[in-house]
Amino acid sequence: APTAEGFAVDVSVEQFKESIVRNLNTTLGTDVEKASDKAWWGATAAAVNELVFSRLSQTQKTHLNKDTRAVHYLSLEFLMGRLMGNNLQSLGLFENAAQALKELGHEITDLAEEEPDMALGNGGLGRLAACFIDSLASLNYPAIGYGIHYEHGLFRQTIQQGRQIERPDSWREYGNPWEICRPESTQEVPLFGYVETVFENDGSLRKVWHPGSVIKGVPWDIPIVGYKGTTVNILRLWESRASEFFDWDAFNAGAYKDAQGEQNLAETVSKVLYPNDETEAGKQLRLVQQYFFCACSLKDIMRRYKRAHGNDFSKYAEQIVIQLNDTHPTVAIPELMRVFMDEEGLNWEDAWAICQNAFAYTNHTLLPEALEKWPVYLFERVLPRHLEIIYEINRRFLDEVEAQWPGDDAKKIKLSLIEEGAQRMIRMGNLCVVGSYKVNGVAAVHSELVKSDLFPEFYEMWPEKFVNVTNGVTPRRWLKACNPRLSSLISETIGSDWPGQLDKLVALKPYADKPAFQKKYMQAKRENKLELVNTIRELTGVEVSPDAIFDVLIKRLHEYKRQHLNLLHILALYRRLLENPNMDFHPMVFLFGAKAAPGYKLAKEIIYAINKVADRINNDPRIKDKLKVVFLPNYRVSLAEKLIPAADLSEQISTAGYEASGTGNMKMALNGALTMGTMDGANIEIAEEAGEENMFIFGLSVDEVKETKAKGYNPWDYYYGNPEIKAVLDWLDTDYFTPGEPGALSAIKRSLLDGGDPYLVLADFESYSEAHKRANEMYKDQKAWAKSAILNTAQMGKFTSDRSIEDYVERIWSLKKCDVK
Ligand code: 26M
Repeated sequence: APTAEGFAVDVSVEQFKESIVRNLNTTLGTDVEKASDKAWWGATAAAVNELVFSRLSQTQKTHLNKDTRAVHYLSLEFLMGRLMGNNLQSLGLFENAAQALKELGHEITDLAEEEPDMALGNGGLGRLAACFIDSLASLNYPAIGYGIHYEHGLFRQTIQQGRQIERPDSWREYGNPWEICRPESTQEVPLFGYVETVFENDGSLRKVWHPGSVIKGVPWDIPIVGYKGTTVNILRLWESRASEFFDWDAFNAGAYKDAQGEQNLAETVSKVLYPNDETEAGKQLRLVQQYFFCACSLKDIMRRYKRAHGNDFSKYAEQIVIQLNDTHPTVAIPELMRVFMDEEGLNWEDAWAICQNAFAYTNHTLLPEALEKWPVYLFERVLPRHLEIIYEINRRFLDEVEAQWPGDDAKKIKLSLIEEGAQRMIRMGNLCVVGSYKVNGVAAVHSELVKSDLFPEFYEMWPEKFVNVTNGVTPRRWLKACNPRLSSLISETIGSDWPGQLDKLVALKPYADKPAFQKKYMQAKRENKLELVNTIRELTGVEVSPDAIFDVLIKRLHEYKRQHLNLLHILALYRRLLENPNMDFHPMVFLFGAKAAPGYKLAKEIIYAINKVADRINNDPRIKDKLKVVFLPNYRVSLAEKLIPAADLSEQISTAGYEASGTGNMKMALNGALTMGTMDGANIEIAEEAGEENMFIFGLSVDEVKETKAKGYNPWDYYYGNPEIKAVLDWLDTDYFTPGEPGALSAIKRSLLDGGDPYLVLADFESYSEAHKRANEMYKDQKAWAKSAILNTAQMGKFTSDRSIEDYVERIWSLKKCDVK
């Protein structure tokens, strides 16, 4: 029976208590007297699963019977975070569960802290995949996420003497209650070896791949519970194992050690998530990871397809759409060609027609160092048959290029799937564009740049292939669950259906001017800040005041994201305060959270500099606590959930043209932080919705960045032209922040001056500083600030991932909703 709030599930507090205690006994093997917090958490998860699993099988049954078209979201990353709060929220059982636990002597918020984050992703791209599968289930679309069951997710970051240290993440060391192993759906994946050409009696050629190795893929399913819904989709993650069919000869010959070595290799494949974000390293194991999960997923898709359609592949592209989350799963394209031709006996034309109508590709970045290229020799070694297929795709594609631009060899060199040179490379982006029926960017400006700057010739050939789908975030996790104070206030004010229909938040607009509402809104923010004050103390020992402006910069550490612009500005503020302690200035707390790729030297130096500057400033009595700087270690989803509700200012300060979209920008604006940002990525669309007057926009635009670079940008002009810039940069060469070690922070200065300042930090410095002055001034008028904050929340409806998914459905996927009883 539907509950009052329209949820499908109704479990009373009493029933929930019974279930938790029973699971404590029967699932966890302990009892109420001696159970640890971890056991209580596990029992609560088991109680939730009792409700989830029946809905899971009901959904699977319905999808099978109705044989509906489904989207298959292929991603090397799913940054899920914790699942307890989300699952309870989706079932509408959070309050009852909290009450049940309370009556059993426990706080649900404390127990929730026992859950390790599922950190199977690096950052934006992985978290987007997690928001998307939440929305797909919530909107009742048939969908399945495919990825890798990494034993170790993104490294845990600790800070020692100011420097980042990486430690392994072991999210499932003691088991994970949310996943179900499905050994019956295990797949075999061939690797290495050689290709034999067989001449058939009828004169035709057949290719036979004799793999040198075979590994097993074992699927683990994570149920994805739709909001209020009856749909429970799955995220299927593949774990690699040694195949028992392989190398028994060596084993029998007594080469037990060799067989062990084979096992180690096989189990290495899903061992660890590569911690790079936006840089391509070209390692063989990474290629094997990509192929491993694509091959397993395509076999899984094929098994399900054949159950309904047998060997008639004419309906394949009607039933199946495969979304490629960036180029990382591109090898799925030649793999599907191989399966159709070598295993199912289709000819090239038929196989290619199906492939080209089944794949769609999302681009997440324009950075040249992030565009995936694989050395031809690696493909030759690992996937010899796929290399042949890629060559044939290329041969036929270049014929098309010749037809469009006869005799234009320069075009062919640019568009070829193969980059010629000392080391021949396969261009995965080009392969994706050629093999997909749609290509999308992730924010309006980014999608324009994909057409004009990244793939202009492809756009000329196939203009209708290119579309935009602006990113979004799930309001269930990023407002309802993480910010209960604001959520309750919103629901009291405008009703409680906004988490499923986020544009309803506009009903808050008339309240932006009302002093009574402003007071309650700012009170919620203040209580969130007070909670964060405690967290900051526990994690870093730094004491901060909730009266200060909380300025938050949380994202992966990268030069283009310009954490060092923020740092230089902090140094400028510090200088001004030292020169003029009575300066008109509302106190500020600058909060940073960021992981650096372990091999990214300058990124690590920036983390070090932030920590050293923080030490000096936080302990300088002369500035009387007007400035605090905090670097929070081990930034991750669960920490974001504490920072975002407490943010006053949201730093989104990338060089215009470099941040494809950003999604943290949406989360913070939704939670009432005002954006300090450049006109880049989704910031532009946030400004359209929230109004520029409710943000602090600064810096060069995309066109101005291009002009500045074209004219020949010289950072020294800004160094000599602005005494404050010179002073703060020179400060980094002294031992002021690193006593006894002058020059310990000089790497940043050198990259900006000798390194040419590729991301125009110095060019935007002054404008950034002016924007901060406006923000500081405005904060003193609490009413004006409250009004702008409320208008941000009220006007973020566009940025729900539900809207993104509806855009994908309309522009790319053509799915139909499938109601589950
Ligand atoms: C590459 C090679 C080897 C290992 C890992 C990688 C790799 C991993 C992640 C490369 C890029 C990765 O992610 C890029 C990313 O997160 N891009 C972000 O995507 C978000 C969602 O669309 C956008 O909001 C961000 O602007 C964009 O930077």
